[in-house]
Amino acid sequence: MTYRSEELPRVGLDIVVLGVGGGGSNTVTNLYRRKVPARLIAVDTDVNTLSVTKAHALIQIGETVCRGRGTGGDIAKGRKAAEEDIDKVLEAVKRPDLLIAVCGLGGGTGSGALPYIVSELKKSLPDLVVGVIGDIPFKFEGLERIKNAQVGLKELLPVADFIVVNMNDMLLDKYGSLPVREAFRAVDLLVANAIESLLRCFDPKGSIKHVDFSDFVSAVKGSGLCMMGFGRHRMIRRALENAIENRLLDADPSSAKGALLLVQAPVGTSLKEAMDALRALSEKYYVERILWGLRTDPELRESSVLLIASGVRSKTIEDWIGEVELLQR
Ligand SMILES: Nc1nc2c(ncn2[C@@H]2O[C@H](COP(=O)(O)OP(=O)(O)OP(=O)(O)O)[C@@H](O)[C@H]2O)c(=O)[nH]1
Ligand SMILES: [Mg+2]
Repeated sequence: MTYRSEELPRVGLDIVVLGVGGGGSNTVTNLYRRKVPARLIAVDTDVNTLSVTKAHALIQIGETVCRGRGTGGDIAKGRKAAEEDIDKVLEAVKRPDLLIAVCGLGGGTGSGALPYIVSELKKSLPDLVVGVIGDIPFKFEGLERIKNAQVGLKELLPVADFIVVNMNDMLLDKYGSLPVREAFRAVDLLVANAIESLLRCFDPKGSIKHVDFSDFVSAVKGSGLCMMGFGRHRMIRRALENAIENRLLDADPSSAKGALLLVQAPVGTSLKEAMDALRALSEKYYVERILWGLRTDPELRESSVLLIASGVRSKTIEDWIGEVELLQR
């Protein structure tokens, strides 16, 4: 079939961001306010949290086990809650092309319910690409939350296609003694910025080089542990350095098997400048397989770079759960 360009049908992408538990629902609210182009769904045992969450769908799980409250950090309860209402979740998710699940891994709802939800989704939709963005709790939150995160991660790695881990403590190392609310807000901002750039770079509109969804799928599928950084600067190369500096995982970018580099820049940015960042990534950090996108926006005053480096090694995570590759499918 031959079309004139204005007649060419656009293949839209159906992307779902699923926030699970208090932390996940909070991210979803941020994304809702920023009008990101995705279906936003929040799932929680806690109706008080859900009542202040903004999303396209709000799903309460586990009324029988939790009676509308949180699990109080109990992973087993979180899982039971998800088992009780898995049909509601599957029905709301439908059949998207990509699902990004977000949660704070220290809680009972996030760490207990999410691995079960992801494995059920994969059973009914084997082609669905599922990425998880999970926060490791601050040390000051106590050992129980850290243990929950260990269990959650161990269960998520075999079922998710990729998992981005942010260690909240690294935020404190970098920015000193932030008050708790500010610290959470900084992690929330990183996650919201990352998801927003990712979704915008799939859109050919305004893109000088958009990220083809199929290339994205081959880049991330089965890529295991990922680190993520988001940085801004007038110069793209410096924005990349800032993104690397802002990562919240103790992983060396040189350990990455591949990388996704998404640049958003003011109109008029040259392709050469964007290529400099790409070159820096391959020459300085020896990343061989890089998928990149460049988008310009008349409203931007400076450039931003999102870097997701996949298949990285992190000492903390390996000390906690052993060799990551052994846990992958
Ligand atoms: N970034 C961010 N992290 C949060 C926020 N709230 C909680 N967290 C983190 O997420 C972890 C889990 O907390 P919640 O999301 O409240 O827990 P939950 O999944 O709702 O589980 P329960 O309440 O125990 O049933 C915490 O240990 C924190 O590290 C938030 O608003 N922003
Ligand atoms: Mg909760």
